[in-house]
Amino acid sequence: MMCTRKTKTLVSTCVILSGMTNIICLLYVGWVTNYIASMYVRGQEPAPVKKLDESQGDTLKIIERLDHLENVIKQHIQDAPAKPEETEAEPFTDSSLFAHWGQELSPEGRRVALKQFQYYGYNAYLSDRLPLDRPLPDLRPSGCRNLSFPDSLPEMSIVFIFVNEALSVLLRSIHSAMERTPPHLLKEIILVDDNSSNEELKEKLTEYVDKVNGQKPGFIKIVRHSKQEGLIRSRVSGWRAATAPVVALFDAHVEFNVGWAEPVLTRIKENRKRIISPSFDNIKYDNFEIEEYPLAAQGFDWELWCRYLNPPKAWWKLENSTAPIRSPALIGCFIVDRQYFQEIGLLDEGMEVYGGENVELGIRVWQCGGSVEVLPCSRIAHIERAHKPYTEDLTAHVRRNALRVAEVWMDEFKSHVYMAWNIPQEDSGIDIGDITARKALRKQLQCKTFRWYLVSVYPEMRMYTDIIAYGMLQNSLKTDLCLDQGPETENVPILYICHGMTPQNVYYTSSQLLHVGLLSSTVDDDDNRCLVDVNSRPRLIECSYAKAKRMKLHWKFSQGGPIQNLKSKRCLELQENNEAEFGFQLVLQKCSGQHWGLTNVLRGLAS
Ligand SMILES: *[C@@H]1O[C@H](CO)[C@@H](O)[C@H](O)[C@H]1NC(C)=O
Ligand SMILES: *[C@@H]1O[C@H](CO)[C@@H](O)[C@H](O)[C@H]1NC(C)=O
Ligand SMILES: *[C@@H]1O[C@H](CO)[C@@H](O)[C@H](O)[C@H]1NC(C)=O
Ligand SMILES: [Mn+2]
Repeated sequence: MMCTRKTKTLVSTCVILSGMTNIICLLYVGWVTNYIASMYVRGQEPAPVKKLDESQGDTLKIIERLDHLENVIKQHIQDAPAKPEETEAEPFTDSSLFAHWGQELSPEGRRVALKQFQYYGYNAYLSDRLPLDRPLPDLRPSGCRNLSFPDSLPEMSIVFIFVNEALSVLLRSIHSAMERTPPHLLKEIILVDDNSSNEELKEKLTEYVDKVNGQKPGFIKIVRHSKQEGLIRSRVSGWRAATAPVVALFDAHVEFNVGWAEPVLTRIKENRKRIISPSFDNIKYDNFEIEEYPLAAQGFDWELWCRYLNPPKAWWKLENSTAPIRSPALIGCFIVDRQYFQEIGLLDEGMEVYGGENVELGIRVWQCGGSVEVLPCSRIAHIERAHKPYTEDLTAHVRRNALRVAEVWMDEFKSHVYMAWNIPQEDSGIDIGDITARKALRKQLQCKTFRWYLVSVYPEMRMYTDIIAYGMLQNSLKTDLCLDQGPETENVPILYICHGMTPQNVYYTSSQLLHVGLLSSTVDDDDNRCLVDVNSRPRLIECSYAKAKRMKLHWKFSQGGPIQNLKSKRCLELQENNEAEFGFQLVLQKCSGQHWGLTNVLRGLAS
C-alpha cells in the first residue's frame, strides 16, 4: 500500500510517493529537476531532452544541465529495486537508508545492509536483529481502553500476502498477530506466497510453520502461487483458503497493536455489510521505529491513488475519538465477513499486479448497499517501503486498473480519471481487458450511481463537470513547445519542451477558465491555479483568489484558434526572443492570429 496524505505541489508529491525521491526533491528544488524527479516517481523515462535542436547555444546549456542533474539523481536512486545477485556496489553512504540509521556500522555491515535494503525496500538487516515479539507503543485514543465488547464474537482467519518479503518481517507479522489477537478469535493464519524466488521463504518458512503447527495442528496454511498473480489475485487466493466466518486481509509487513481485533469483530457482528480498516501507523523503513499517524479516513484522488483524508465533519462533531470513521474507500488492508465478500464480488480479478482494487472495493461496497469504516481503536503498524518489489513500472498497472474502475463504476465521471491521467477518453490505446463480468455484477447487485456516491459518501472529492478540453497546450508556431507552469515557487507560466507531465496539464472549462498544472482532487488539497492577465503579463494565480479579486481570468478559446482574454482582449501568444531559453517567450499582446490546440477535447469545444 502506498498512500499520500495531501498532494500539495509537484515537490510534495515526490516527497510523499516514496522515500528515495524525497532526497531528490529536497536537494534540488529547481523546476528542471522537478520534472526529472517526477518522472522517476512515475516510473517513466526521463524527458526526451535530446529532441532539442542542438545547434542553439542556450539549448545546449540546458541539455548539459539536465544531463548533469540526471546523473546526480541517478546516483541518488541507487536505492531502486535491484536484483540480489547483481549488487557488488560500494558502500553507499548517502543512500536514504543511512540518513537516520547505521552510522556506526562497519563498511562491511553497511554493504550488507544496503544490499538488503535495495532488494526489499526496507531495512531487512535491522529487522533480522530485532526480536519477533517486540512491544509496540499503545497508540490508541485513551477512551479505547475503557470500551467493552460482547463475549461472543465471530472467529477470524488472517491472510498475509507477500512476494519476496524478508523472512524476519513476515515472521514478526505472524507473531504479532498471534500475540495480540485473543486466541479464541483467531482460527487460522493463511500465508499466500505470490511466487517468491527468495530462498529463505521456502525451507526456513516451512520449518517455522511446521513448528507452530506441531503445537496447533493446521493453524498456519501456506498457499503458493506457481506463477506471479499480483497483489489483487493473491488476496483472493487467501480468501479462498480461509474457513473462519470473518477474513482479515493484510500485507506481510505489519505489526498488530493491542486490542485491535475486538472492535473490528464487534462492528462486523453488528452488521455484516461493513468492511473495516484498522487505523494505520508507520514502521519507518530505515530504523523500524513506530511513527504515529493521525486518525484518518481513506479515500483516493482522480488518478485513483489512495489518500488519507481528514475524518468527516460528522465524526468530529461526535467529539468521541473512539467512534468509527466513515470512509469512502480503503487503502488496501481490510477485514470482511467471508460470505458477504463473495456476495459483493470479491476483488476485481481482472486487475493486474497492484493498485486500484482498494478503490474499486470501496466504491462498490458503498454503491451496492454496504459501508466502509476505519476504527480508531484498532491499530496496525505497517512498513511503508522506500520502493516496491512488485514491478518497476507500477504506474502503468495502476493506470490500467484505474481505467477499469472508471469504466465499470463511474458513469459520466469516468472522464475525470482520463483527465487526471491526461489520456484521451476514446482510443486511449490502453488495453484494460474484459470488463463485461464486472458490469454484469453491478447490474445484478442493482448498485447506485457514482453521482450518488460522490454526493453522499465522498463529498470531499472535487467534481470537474465543466471541463471541456484538456492535455498539453501547443502553439502552431512551435509545436514542440508546450505551456508549462514553470518554476514551482513562482507564478509565471513558461514554454518548455513538451513532455506531458503534470506541470504541463492544461484544462479549459465551459466557464472559460484555463487551469494549469496539477488538478486538485479533494477539498483538502490546495486550490487549482488559473491563467490570468496581470498587467498584460501571463500569470498563474489560485482560481478562487483570482475570482474573488475579479481578476482577468476568463479566456475565449476554440480548438485551433486564438486564446483571448475576455476583459483585456489581449491574446496569449509566442514571441521570438533570442534571450529566451527555447527561442520564444510567452506574451500577452494584441491578437496577431496565432493558433493554439489542446490535446483532448471532451465535448462542446468549437473548432
Ligand atoms: C475509564 O474508566 C475509568 C474507571 O472506570 C474512569 O475513571 C476513567 O475516567 C475512564 N477513562 C476514560 C477516558 O473514559
Ligand atoms: C514460480 O513460478 C515458476 C514458473 O513461472 C515455477 O516454476 C515455480 O515453481 C514457482 N515457484 C513457486 C515457489 O511456486
Ligand atoms: C464513543 O464511541 C464508542 C464506539 O462507537 C461508543 O461505544 C461509545 O458509547 C461512544 N461514547 C459516547 C460518549 O458517545
Ligand atoms: Mn504494504
